[in-house]
Amino acid sequence: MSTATKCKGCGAVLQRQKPDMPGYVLSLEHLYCQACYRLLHYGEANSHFHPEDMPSLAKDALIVMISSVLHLDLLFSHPVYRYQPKATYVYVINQIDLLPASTNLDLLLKNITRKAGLHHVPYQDIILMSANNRHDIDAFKDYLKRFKQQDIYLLGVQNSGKTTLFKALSNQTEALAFKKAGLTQQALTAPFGSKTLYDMPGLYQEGYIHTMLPYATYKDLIPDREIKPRVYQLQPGHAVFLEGLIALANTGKDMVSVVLYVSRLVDIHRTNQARIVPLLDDRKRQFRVHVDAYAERPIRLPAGKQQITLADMGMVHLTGPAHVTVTYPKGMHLSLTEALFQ
Ligand SMILES: Nc1nc2c(ncn2[C@@H]2O[C@H](COP(=O)(O)OP(=O)(O)OP(=O)(O)O)[C@@H](O)[C@H]2O)c(=O)[nH]1
Ligand SMILES: [Mg+2]
Repeated sequence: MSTATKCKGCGAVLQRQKPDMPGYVLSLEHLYCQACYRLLHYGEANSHFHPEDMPSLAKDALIVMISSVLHLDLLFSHPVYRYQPKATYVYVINQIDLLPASTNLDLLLKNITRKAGLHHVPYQDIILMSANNRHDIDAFKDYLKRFKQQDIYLLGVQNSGKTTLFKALSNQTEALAFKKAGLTQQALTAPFGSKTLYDMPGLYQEGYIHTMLPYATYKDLIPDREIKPRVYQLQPGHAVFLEGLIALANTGKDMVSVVLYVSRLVDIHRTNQARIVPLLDDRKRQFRVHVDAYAERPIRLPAGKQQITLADMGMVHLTGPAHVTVTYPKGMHLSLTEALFQ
């Protein structure tokens, strides 16, 4: 085991040589590295380091796979069980407090369970919860205590809430949990009864908005409280813009009802399909948030309630059959799935 001193915020080994690298400090006596100190006290983050992708995991571990409700389209897409087939897996669907209070959670769980079956994912349980909810935390604590495994790893995509859960489970106060993606750099550990809890660095997800916008911008575009759905009826040829990032146009022949589940801080406005390109050409004057390059994707929606997931910003529900075209930042993750909840 390493005796090097680690940053209490992100777990990076403290070092005094490279100011641009994780763990940089002026004095090895400091509690936090400079990056964590700035994030904690000034809310600033510039550098972005993706931690090692796949940690080594003990064979007889309990692995708690954590996913945000915002990332459900990619749930089960990291086949972690292949890295450690002998471990026991529990799936936590975190941040359910972001979904509107009227969400049918039984239906959501049923759909996720069906998806796990389709992907042949080994698991013990799938648990819907919020790391911000005291009752959920207490219930989850009791649940974890029932396992015989000594090592409990919290694993999952960046920003899924691992450190928030780690802190709540262990009453640890120094680790940092913010919307800064890739915050945890190396495993943080804490005792959990007679067991050990490991808060692991997040798995990197390509195409999320934190890969294309600065922290100061993307932190407001990721929802952090109950989402109030915003509904738009789009006539053929009509469109909605989300900031200067995403335009969704009705390219079919019938009206489409569009339900947007995104942060209340995302500016949404109506336009016509024909105006999308001219507006983006003039994006620096027209929009607060924009990127340099865009792509366009026509999407044919099959019958039934469908979901287009907009990277880590949220999602859109639409009822097919319909045709829409989405204009979005080039490289941004966009997916079409059946709607998992209503
Ligand atoms: N509303 C809500 N926000 C949450 C919940 N869990 C975490 N968050 C927020 O989500 C953001 C990311 O949380 P972290 O705990 O830092 O996420 P992480 O998985 O450790 O992220 P990395 O260290 O980057 O891999 C923070 O702003 C948390 O406050 C939750 O259950 N509900
Ligand atoms: Mg973390």
